[in-house]
Amino acid sequence: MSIVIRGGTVTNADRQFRADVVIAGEKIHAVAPDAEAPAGARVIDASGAFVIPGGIDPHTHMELPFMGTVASEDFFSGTSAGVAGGTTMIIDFVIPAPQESLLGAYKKWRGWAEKAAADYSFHVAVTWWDDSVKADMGTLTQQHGVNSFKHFMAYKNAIMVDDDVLISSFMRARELGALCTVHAENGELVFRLQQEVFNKGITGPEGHPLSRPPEVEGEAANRAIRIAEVLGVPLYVVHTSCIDAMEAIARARSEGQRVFGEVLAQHLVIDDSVYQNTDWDKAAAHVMSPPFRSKEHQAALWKGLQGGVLHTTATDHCCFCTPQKRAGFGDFRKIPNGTGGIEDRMSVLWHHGVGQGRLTPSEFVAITSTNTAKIFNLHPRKGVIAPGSDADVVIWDPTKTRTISVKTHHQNVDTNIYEGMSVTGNAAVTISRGKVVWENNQLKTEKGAGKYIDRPCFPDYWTAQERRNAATAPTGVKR
Ligand code: URQ
Ligand code: ZN
Ligand code: ZN
Repeated sequence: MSIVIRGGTVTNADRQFRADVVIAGEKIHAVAPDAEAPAGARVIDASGAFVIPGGIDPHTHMELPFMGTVASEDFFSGTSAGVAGGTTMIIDFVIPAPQESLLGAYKKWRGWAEKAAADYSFHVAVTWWDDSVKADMGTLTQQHGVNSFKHFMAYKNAIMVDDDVLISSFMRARELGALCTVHAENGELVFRLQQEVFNKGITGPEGHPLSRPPEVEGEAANRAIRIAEVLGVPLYVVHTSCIDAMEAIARARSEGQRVFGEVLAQHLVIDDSVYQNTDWDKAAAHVMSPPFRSKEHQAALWKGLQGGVLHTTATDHCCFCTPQKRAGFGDFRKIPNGTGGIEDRMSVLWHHGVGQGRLTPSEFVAITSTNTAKIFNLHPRKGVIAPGSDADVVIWDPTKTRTISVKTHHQNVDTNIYEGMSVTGNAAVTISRGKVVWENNQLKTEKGAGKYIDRPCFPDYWTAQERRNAATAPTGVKR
């Protein structure tokens, strides 16, 4: 199957230019003005639109077993909703239970993901430690294309790890040339503050943000960054939600430490007033961690994104329907943490980013696709419109407007955190692996069409990092 996209403005992270895009099979074949169309090719007119690399969401949790239930979005419905919004690849998470084999958990998640409609890859969480975990990390990097390991510093008595495990895992990642990522909240503080808030008689969703103030995130972000600095490993901080955490990243980067920051689209546009909603279900629908913050944090996060302190955008798509959230009725500590958003991430970022003059179209491409591809070693296979790259292509209509609503979204969840938000800038056509999967507001996805994408490690890159650290301080601690 061949497709020729004519008349559009190709928009990569580095530049925009007028060119046709020729797709042959699953790859981009040519990007050139007046390109010759292969015989029988379908021609798609992209006049007035941008032709952008498919979005990559580096943080999703499809059908995650969590807090006594299972996320309502599965790999087929979630990746389908993604392509409706212009996202053609996800990096999801394998999250072993403590004492569960990492390799065994990985194989389980691979089975669940076979139904995916678009491409996917996995970070693997290190939720406990012994020699078998160390060995499995090696097997996963060397035989299964995993190059990133996640560490939850929150969720005490569940998947939280302490500094001892962080250090063991970071050291192992350094040997392997794998990237460490963290959910940075001080889980011990959260646990005690939850008890304190609950014992004061605050049992509703309004108690959730009170037990996880920005300082709790800032402390953990700084601690993980300092541990990474001493050990000489790069670090990726997921869902950075507040000034406190962003300042820790900015300080480290200003001293040349390789730290990357991720921000969720929802943390950029929704504030903590949602927890004051007197409708319990509406407030509980917004219970996620880190929680939504006061308005001053949104402004700072946008500046972080514009100024290069934050590099990628994600959704942390982890859906729980209202009956599931009600498990926490009377005790906010039991409300399953998570919100959706994979379908709306790119439109929300275009409308509030490019539409408000905060981002150029190329910067939009960088933060929704290219930076993630580069950080997680997917580039140039993903994240760029170029000959030889995968044919994950979106015809982005900057004039197309829609109102976000649970009534019309394709996500398998009965609420939408952006309910009622009008967004201008939407995917008109989404092409995944060379096939049109979204056009005329219709999904054309197939179960199993998505493929697992290997992500090789970066040994050379880490060696350079270690050499640099060793050169600056005999003790290995950079000064
Ligand atoms: O913490 C996460 O990233 C997972 C468990 C999703 N839930 C959430 O509240 N962010
Ligand atoms: Zn998290
Ligand atoms: Zn998450």
